Amino acid sequence: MKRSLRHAIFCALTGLLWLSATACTPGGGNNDALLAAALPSGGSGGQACLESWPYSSGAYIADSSVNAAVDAGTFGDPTKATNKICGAGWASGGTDVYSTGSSSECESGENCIALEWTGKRVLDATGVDFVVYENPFLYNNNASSRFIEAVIVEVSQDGTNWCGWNPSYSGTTSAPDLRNPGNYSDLAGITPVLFMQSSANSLSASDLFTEVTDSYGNHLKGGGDGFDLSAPSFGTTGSGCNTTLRNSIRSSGFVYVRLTTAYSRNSSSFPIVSDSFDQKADIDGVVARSVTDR
Ligand SMILES: [Ca+2]
Ligand SMILES: [Ca+2]
Ligand SMILES: [Ca+2]
Repeated sequence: MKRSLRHAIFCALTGLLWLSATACTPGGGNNDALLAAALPSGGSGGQACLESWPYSSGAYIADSSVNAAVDAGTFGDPTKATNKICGAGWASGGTDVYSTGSSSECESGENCIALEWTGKRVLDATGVDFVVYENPFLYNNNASSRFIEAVIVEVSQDGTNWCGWNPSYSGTTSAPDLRNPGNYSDLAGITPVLFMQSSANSLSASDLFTEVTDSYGNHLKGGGDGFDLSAPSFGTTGSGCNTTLRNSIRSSGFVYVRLTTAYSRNSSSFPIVSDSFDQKADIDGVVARSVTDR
């Protein structure tokens, strides 16, 4: 969670005037966008984020968390990671998010949340199999400079043994490097969330898993970060992962996805920007392409 975003939300929720109240004088940088994100009607075009899931097939939201930590404050509610996707576009971080906590499902000392699709398994489909929506955003509308809190993504059939991809950060601890999305691979929390469940949503279910190239670069049409069980790097990391389990997940699917703030796993391999308020990534939700009954 970004420090000034917390401040913006505090100001919005307490009804203080952002620009005139001394207590809510912004700390600098990008605050108009942050304020827009913090307001209840924030997001693309001022549309409200709707509760109802917009797709009857082809896109399935993870609808339950597993032993998630319930923490204090607006961002301590784990239902925010399973309720709906409320992206705020390229320039703003969404606020319908859960700030990862210290759950029994995490590795020791880490901050995470584990999610599932009630009664379902997620299958390996063609291309991207699921998309993780966190809340990164661009600095000054520059696609190559973003506020990023990276997330390690792992999947499991039993909630005990986990297989991941090959998450890596290749930059230094300088702010420009930490803001450069090109330095991150096999991590979530990198691409802003364009998908919002509003009356103005024009994305089809398959659009969420389809890439497009535009002035922002190559990205999924709904933003977020996609993961593919068929990727060569899948199964190269994880706790209790081996070739047998990797192949089983590819052939019969997974039940749980675990999202861990990368910094909490290894602060030297995955440094985090200094304006991160609490060094915790924030989860809006996860959407899968193909599921089957367990
Ligand atoms: Ca796939
Ligand atoms: Ca975040
Ligand atoms: Ca959400």
